[in-house]
Order: sequence, then C-alpha cells, then structure tokens
Amino acid sequence: MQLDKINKVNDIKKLSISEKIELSSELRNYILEIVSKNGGHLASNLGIIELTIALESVFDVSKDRIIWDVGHQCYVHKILTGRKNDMKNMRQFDGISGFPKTSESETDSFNTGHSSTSISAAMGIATARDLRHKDYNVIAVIGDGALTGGMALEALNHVGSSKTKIMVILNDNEMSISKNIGGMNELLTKLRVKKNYTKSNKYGKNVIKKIPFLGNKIVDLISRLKSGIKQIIIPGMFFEDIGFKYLGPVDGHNISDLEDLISKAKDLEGPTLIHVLTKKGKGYSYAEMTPEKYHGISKFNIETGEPISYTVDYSAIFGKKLVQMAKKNKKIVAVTAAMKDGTGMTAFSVKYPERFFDVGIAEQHALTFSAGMAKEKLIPFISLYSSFYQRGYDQVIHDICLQNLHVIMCVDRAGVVGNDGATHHGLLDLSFFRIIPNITIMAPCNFKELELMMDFSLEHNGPIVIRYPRGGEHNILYPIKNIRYGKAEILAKGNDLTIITIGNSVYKGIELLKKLSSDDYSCDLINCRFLKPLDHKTILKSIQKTKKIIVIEDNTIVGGLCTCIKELLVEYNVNDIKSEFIAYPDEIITHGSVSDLEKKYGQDLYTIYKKSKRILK
Ligand SMILES: Cc1ncc(C[n+]2csc(CCOP(=O)(O)OP(=O)(O)O)c2C)c(N)n1
Repeated sequence: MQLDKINKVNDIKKLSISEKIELSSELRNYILEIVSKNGGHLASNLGIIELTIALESVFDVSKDRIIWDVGHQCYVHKILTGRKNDMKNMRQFDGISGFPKTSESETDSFNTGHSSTSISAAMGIATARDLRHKDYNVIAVIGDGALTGGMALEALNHVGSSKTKIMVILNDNEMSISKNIGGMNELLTKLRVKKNYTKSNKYGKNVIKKIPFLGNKIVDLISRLKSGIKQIIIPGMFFEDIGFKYLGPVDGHNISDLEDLISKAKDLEGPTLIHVLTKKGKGYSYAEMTPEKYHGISKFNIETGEPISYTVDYSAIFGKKLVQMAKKNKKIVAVTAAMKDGTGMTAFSVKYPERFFDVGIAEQHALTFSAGMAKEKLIPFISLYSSFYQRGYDQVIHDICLQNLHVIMCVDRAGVVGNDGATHHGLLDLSFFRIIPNITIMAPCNFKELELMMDFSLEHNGPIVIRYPRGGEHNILYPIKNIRYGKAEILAKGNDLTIITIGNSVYKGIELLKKLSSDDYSCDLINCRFLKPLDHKTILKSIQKTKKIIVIEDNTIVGGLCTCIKELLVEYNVNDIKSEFIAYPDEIITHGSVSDLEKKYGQDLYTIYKKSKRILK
C-alpha cells in the first residue's frame, strides 16, 4: 500500500509518479470510507486528489503557504500532512476539523469555511512575506464556484494589478454545489475548450504566432522567459487582461502534467493563474452522476449511495410552502446564493424558473438584488444559511432595512449546525439582526409555525427575518395558533417559574415543563415567536407573578433573547428575581454532533433541568 508510506509532511515527495497514481486510488477508497461513516464533503475531495498530490509534491508545505478556498476540499491535504489516522475522527467531537485549522497543523496556512476568501488571504500573506523579506511561495486554491463570489473578484483585481508573486490554482469542475452559473462560468467555458496543456504541447506558441503584427514579438518575449514555460502561456483573455499569467487548461487528474506545469509556473514572477480541469466526485460513480447530492453528505451506504437516515427538515417544509404561496401570489420571487438544494428551493426552481434566481456564491448581491425587486413591488423570499448572512450584513442594513423594504429573509441553519463546526454555526444572527431598525424577527418552533410565519410575512410590509434550524428533529406536535404581530404565545400556565424561549429551543422548554410538572411545580411557558418586537407585556406579567425565570435560546448569550430579557428587567425596574440564562457562551463553538455540543456548552436538558431546580429551591 502506498498509503502506508504517507505518515508525515513531505512523505509524498518520495513517491514516483506511478506510485502516486496508485496512491490516488487508495486515497479515493480511504476518503469514501471515512465520509460514509462520518459524513462530510465527498465529491469535492474525490475530485481534487491528483491536484493535491501534485501541489504537495512540487511545493514544500512545511514552509510554503497553500490556502484552500472554502476548505471543504482539504481532506487529501490533511492526509498528506500527517493526519491520516486522525481522519477517522474527523468532524467528530474532539476529533480533527473538516476544514483547515491553523491550530491543528502548521501546514494549514489559513482558516477557511466561507467561500471566496483565499485570494485575499494569499495576497495578505504574500505582502507580509515581501515586506518582511521572507522567502516562501503562496498559493490560493479556489474552485470555479468560489470564483463567483465578490471577494474573489475584488482580490483578483488587487492581485492582478500588483507585481506580487502569487499562484492561483483554479480548480474548475464546472460545479458549485449545483451546476455553476453566471458570466464567469461562461468565460471559463470558453477557456475550457482550449486544447489542454500537456508536457509536449507546442500549441500555445503556435496560437500566439498567428496574432497579426504582435504574434512573433510575443513569442520572442516569451522565449526570453525561463526555458520550458514558453509554450504554455496562451492568452487567457480576462485573466491576462487583469494582470495574471494564465496557464492551462490542464487535466487535473494527470499528476505528471500537473507537476510539470506547476513546477514551471513556480519560477515565474508576479501573479499566475493555473486553470485545472477536474471532475467532481471522480471515481465514485454515484458522486460523478449527481455531484450536488454528494457535495456535503451525512452517513451513507457506499454500495447503494443512499443516506443511512433521513429526516424531513425545515428547508424542505419552507420549499414546499413557498411553491404553494407562489401559485397564488405572482409577485413572489425566490433568491438563493448557490444553495438551491440546501435551502429547499429546487422544486420552486423547476416550477417557476422565471421567478427563481440563483446568483452564485454572492450573498451581498443576492440581498441588494432582492432589495431592488422589493422596491418595485415584487416580494422576494431570500434564503441563506445563518452564517452566510454575515457576508451580507451591510446589505441587510443599508439596502433593505434603511429603505424599509419588504424582503423576507429566511435564515436557514440557525443555531448549532454540528459537525461543520465554528465557521458554519448560526449562533450570531439573533444578535446581529436585532439591532437593525425596521426589522421584524421571528423564529418558528415547529413546521406548522414556519408555515404560519411565512403566511404572516407576506402580509407584513417591511423587512422580516424568519430563522430556523438545520434538520427537523424537534418538530414538536403542538397546536399552534395564528400569528399576531409582536405577540408571544403562552403554551402553559403556572405559578412557580416562567420559562421563556423561542424557535428551536421551545421543545426544550416543553421537556423542562414536563420534568418540573412531575416534581409538582407549575410553570408559565412562553414561546416568544417574535424576538423583535418582543412581547414585553406578556413576559413582564408572568415574571411579576412567578419572580423566577429561565430563558432558553440557541444563540450566543451576547445580544439575543437572554440579553433582551435582561434589558427588559432593567428597563422596567424589575428586582428580586431569580434567573437562569441558557445560551451558547461567548466563545468559538467547536464541531461535533449537536448533542455532544449541547452537553459541552451546558445546553442539554439535564443541565437546564438542574439549573431550573437551583432557582426553584
Ligand atoms: C460565503 C459562502 N456561501 C456559501 C457557501 C456554501 N458552499 C460551500 S462549497 C460551495 C460550492 C463551492 O464550489 P467550488 O468553489 O467550485 O468548489 P467545489 O466544491 O466544486 O470543488 C458552496 C456554495 C460557503 N461555504 N460560503
């Protein structure tokens, strides 16, 4: 087994090309086995095996800096840099992360998780290198999907105009999570059909010679460049125009060609871009056929390709309801930023293609684009994951809320998301949305309430947030009443304790209520429904009665529901209250299963029960 020879950084350099080819197929099996057990990002990693091998053969990762954009494709890199055995616990609580982490290995040059940051980070690292007179290579590996993100384009603009020595590796598999879209993709399509680079390729030179007047001069110029590189530089249009030397396209599954091209490009000065063509899901037929299904996947059966378990989730309920609403109301439009499947919008895209917009990984644009449509009386439902709203925060404030526009912002994957970890948890949104003027914030406690909130949001003329979690495990069966603006719902009445909660934490309130009832306590249980405006009247009335409160939310302790209640107590001068506040601490929350994380951070039912008993004593 070649994999046995890979134990530490740079071991890959000791293998011959034929051994590396053998290693590629062993890596495919190994990654398949691990992801089928732990879940994770399969298709992207299967597609980038040869490219990673080539990169880490040419560069010295103990000193050169490779930045993996998004970072979901870093599994091969982890295996090649001494973490082969740790992969078995990847994404598990106390195991290694599924994304690059500088704290995990020095060969992880920069933390990633959100898309399109690699070229900016590379430019920063290379600038520091030059100002500090150091000597190492800086490489950004970015997918064609991530290249649609505004930040990547901003960075290309900066890097291209600089003389900074940076290598951008464009891993082009024609896919974002779904099929890649947009003008940048059209540009890449033109470049893809150029003759592939091969070691013996004289194609470039011949093409250049044919350019009237200048052709021979360019060839002369190129000939003065280092020997061996001259035949591989061909005009790459856009990239050349903005200041990069464009090389490729090269077959991303041919290790020998890749190594040859990368090592030649390594000697070039200034910014270079190597266009690498890969196949997402390579080597696992199910993933090759439907790469979007195997982009990020939970545990699955390798033989059948089918997931081990499946739960109906909030995203699916959202998507289904949106289709029903759009049938009745022609003003409804749907917007996603490259997350059609994840946000449950696939059915809408099929049924109403003219009213559906996938704008690519472009959250900022997606939000202001929605604002524009709302300004002219369409009703946009935009769905982004909670942590990706962070990208579009100014657009929410400046373009949507300041103009008080009727944009319905659906916040998927709110709360802890589990194994993807710190970069993907949606623990900040209640806090950062709450401080924006004009905004209304709601969170449903079950599927039915989500549907009612969507109906409500259609009638409410202003910016509105509906926040819901990943999955749907806690879809409590509770008779839910219609929504009234700013009104909480009292789910149970009692005298000993006020339980205040919202959204996906309501089920914890219900479980707590049951436990305390069997201890002979009676409680008020308040489902806030609205974080903003908060139903002060209902909450205060209850607190004044019981004098004891426990607040439960799945957000950071800073700035969300807990903070709202603390502010309320101060504002209304409520004293002599016993209280417990259950929320995630003001820390970076790690990865692991949701239940492991709940235990670690004191969000599990047992801890909540113990804390409530403390104030009831
Ligand atoms: C800001 C942001 N938006 C959305 C995502 C979700 N996301 C993760 S990977 C991905 C597609 C990336 O496509 P590409 O860069 O081509 O890489 P590939 O997986 O195809 O190799 C998306 C949309 C993200 N990580 N960050």
